[in-house]
Amino acid sequence: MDFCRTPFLLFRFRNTTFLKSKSADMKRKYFARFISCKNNRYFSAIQRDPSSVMVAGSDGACMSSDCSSHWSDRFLSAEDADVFRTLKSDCVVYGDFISVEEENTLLTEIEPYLKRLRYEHDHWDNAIHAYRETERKHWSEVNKSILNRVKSVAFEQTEIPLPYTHVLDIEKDGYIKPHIDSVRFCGRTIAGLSLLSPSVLRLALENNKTKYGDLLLLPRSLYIMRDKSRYEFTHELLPSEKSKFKGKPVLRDRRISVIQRLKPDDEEK
Ligand SMILES: O=C(O)CCC(=O)C(=O)O
Repeated sequence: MDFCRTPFLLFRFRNTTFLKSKSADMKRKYFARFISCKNNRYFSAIQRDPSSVMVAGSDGACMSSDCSSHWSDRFLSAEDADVFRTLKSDCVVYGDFISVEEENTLLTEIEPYLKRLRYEHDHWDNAIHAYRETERKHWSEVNKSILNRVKSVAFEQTEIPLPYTHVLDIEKDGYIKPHIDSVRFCGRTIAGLSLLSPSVLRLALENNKTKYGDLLLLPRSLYIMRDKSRYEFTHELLPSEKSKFKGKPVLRDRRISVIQRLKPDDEEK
């Protein structure tokens, strides 16, 4: 049996890390391999921080079975254990945060405004390619209640959101280059609903771009980036040809995001 090709599960119960597999023989092999991984970063991450062991847990986080490739859960994937842990604690993706009907009511309100705008292409200094955008302060009652739901999940009661919601429409071939939102315009939290198309948002450590994690943003999902993930990681929306999640292509099409942000920190009080 090829160990590296056979999945195993690690899980934590009452302060003990368990290894789960289908047969005693497999368990012996897995355990041997597990021990032999003792000094690698994944094992030490597990030992240092029991909460990072969530394999097959309720959120489906897992360590790859070859002890070398990546950490992932349903919507987050990272090769580096520390990056995984930071992103796991400071950002979150909720799949199906809104229903298909709610997606449609948002689109019905947004589309007439967007259609009046032309997509912007090929400006060398643009952080975003093939996009159009608008900001909205006033929304229909039904959409206001959707946006309030986002706020109640993303922001603390004492925090003050920016009054305008940012709507960004990216063509099938569009993408967003790595950047960090300016602290002059935005506080510690960014919350975005993704509409229409799946996409991959990459968060890379600003001071070491080889260390990154990917968020899978399915239509109708909500992502929230706070604190380290917002200040210490750049974020970028990958172009179609690079859009992969856990090695599988993510077919990109036109995507609209509806983004709410907190007021800049020095404006909060
Ligand atoms: O479209 C998104 O979800 C991200 C937008 C973004 O990166 C930005 O506006 O700074």
